[in-house]
Amino acid sequence: MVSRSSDTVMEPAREDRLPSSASSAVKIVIVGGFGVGKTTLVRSVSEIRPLTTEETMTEASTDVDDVSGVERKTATTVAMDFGRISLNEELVLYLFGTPGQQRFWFLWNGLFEGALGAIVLVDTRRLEVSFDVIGRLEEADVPFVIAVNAFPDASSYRTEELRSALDLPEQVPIVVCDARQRASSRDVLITLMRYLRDVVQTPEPS
Ligand SMILES: Nc1nc2c(ncn2[C@@H]2O[C@H](COP(=O)(O)OP(=O)(O)O)[C@@H](O)[C@H]2O)c(=O)[nH]1
Ligand SMILES: [Mg+2]
Repeated sequence: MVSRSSDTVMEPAREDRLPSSASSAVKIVIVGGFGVGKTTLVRSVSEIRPLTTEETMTEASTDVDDVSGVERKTATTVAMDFGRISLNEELVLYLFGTPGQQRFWFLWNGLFEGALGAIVLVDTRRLEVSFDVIGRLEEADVPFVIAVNAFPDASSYRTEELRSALDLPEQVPIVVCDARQRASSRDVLITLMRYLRDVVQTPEPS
C-alpha cells in the first residue's frame, strides 16, 4: 500500500522521471469518435503509466451512449486519458485523450486551450463520427493530422477519397496507424510534429 501521510515524499518511479535535458513541453490532444482507439493510442505510446479513467460500461448507459458499430466495446473513458512521451531529449509531449460520448462533451470546454496540435483518430467504418470533432478543431484553430486506425474488417480507402469525404484541406496529413502498436502511434505523433514545424505557419507578431 502506498502511504500518503504528509511526511512521506513520494518519489516518481524511475520511468516517470523526465530527463534533465527536457526543455520544451507541449500539449497534444487526441480526439475522435467513440471507440476509434484514443485510449489505446495513449496507452500504447505513453512512457508513464497513463492516467485513464476507464469504466466498465453498465447496462444503464447502453441507452445513453451510441455504441452502434462498436458493440464489442465494454469499457469507456469517463473523463480523459493522459500520457506523456519524450520524442527526443528535449521535447516532451503531453497527451490528452478526450472522452467520446456526447454526454461528456462539457469536458471539452478548455480542452483545446494551449494545445499545439491534435490527432484525429478515424475509423473508416464510421467516418461520420469524425465530422463534429474536425469542425471543433477548425473552429478552435488547432492544427491536426488524421490517423486512420486500421481495423481489420474496415474497407480500404484511398487517401484522396478520405480527404474528400472528410472535406479536408490539401495540406492536412493523412496517415494509417495501428493504435495498439507503440511504434505506429509514435509515428503519428512525429507526423504531427513535422507538420507543425514545416507546414503550419505561426502568425508573425504584429
Ligand atoms: N483491430 C484493432 N483494434 C483496435 C485498434 N485500436 C483500438 N482497438 C480496439 O478498439 C476498441 C476501442 O478502443 P478504445 O481505445 O477504447 O477507443 P476510444 O473510445 O477511442 O478510447 C478496443 O477494444 C481496442 O482494443 C486497432 O488499431 N486495431
Ligand atoms: Mg477511451
